[in-house]
Amino acid sequence: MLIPTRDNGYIHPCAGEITPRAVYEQRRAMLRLLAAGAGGAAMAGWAGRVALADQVRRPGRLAPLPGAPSAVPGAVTMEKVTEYQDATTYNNFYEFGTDKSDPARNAHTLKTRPWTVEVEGLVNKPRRFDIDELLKLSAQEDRIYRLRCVEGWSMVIPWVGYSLAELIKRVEPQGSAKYVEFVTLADKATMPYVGSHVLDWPYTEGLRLDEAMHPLTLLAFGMYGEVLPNQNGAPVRIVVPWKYGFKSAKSIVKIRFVEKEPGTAWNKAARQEYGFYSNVNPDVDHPRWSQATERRIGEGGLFAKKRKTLLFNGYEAQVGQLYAGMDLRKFY
Ligand SMILES: Nc1nc2c(c(=O)[nH]1)N[C@H]1C(S)=C(S)[C@@H](COP(=O)(O)O)O[C@H]1N2
Ligand SMILES: [Mo]
Repeated sequence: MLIPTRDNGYIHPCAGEITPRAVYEQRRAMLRLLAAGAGGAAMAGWAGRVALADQVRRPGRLAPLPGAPSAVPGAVTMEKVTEYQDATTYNNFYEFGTDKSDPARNAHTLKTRPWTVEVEGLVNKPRRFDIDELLKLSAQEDRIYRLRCVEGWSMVIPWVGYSLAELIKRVEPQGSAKYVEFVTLADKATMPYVGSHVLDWPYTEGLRLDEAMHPLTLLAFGMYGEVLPNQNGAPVRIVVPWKYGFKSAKSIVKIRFVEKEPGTAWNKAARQEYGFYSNVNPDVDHPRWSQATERRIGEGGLFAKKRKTLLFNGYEAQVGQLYAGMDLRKFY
């Protein structure tokens, strides 16, 4: 269906294209506030709320998971949010297949209850959390992050969750803990590609402890105001917005505190191509392709105009300090 516009052009009646009156009025109010020279911090908070009200409309598919606007610096990008339809049908989740459309088709078999997350290793208080307990461990926050896949596409996703640091503080890492390893579910009965040779299962990932403690590192339980769809990593995943997408492990079952840099799924599969750090960096190419530009999903597929990729995916102000003095070519 096409809706004719006043200038005789046509627009698609897709969700998000037509601005509801309330949002339009909020925007006008924001502009008046800007004109009045409102303070920067107040503006950022206000603008963030408008962005959330505008963009995080519940698709009404899954159980609601409300969150409060996040106060973490950098946690809400003002860019246009990717359509839910795109974010849930164009995925990487190799346990359910290697094609981008496979996870949406196959992940219905994933059982997200009962679910536990074991926290172990070099911590004073190791323990196993039931998923419903983990959900309530800290206040759920709304955040809007860019996600940049190493293959060159990007999305803007409204996540619901809280800083991983909230969990880490409660288990009290020991002085010898330098890295955090994430282990994800590998269940042959429900995940058709576990057992295949594409990767060494389970899919694991890792972060340096200070990266894991950074407030932008998110333990995500939902997106678009609802619980995570299976194909996006239900019932709980990691989101590290300044690193390539594969660092954001889905459907995690174990968090382990270790002394030495842990192996990771993609590093084990192709060491020269995927390093441990994998910070988004337009100046450090993948051996087989450039990382200088990206295409935003929803802007026209392969015909989408290319955007310049930003250092640390645009989060340099927040995370650049973590890598001060490090050779980012060596530690790729
Ligand atoms: N367990 C698991 N987690 C995973 C993957 C995977 O194959 N298995 N793929 C990663 C990659 S390469 C990307 S780009 C993101 C994609 O997240 P999305 O599908 O929610 O956009 O998930 C990451 N997490
Ligand atoms: Mo990816």
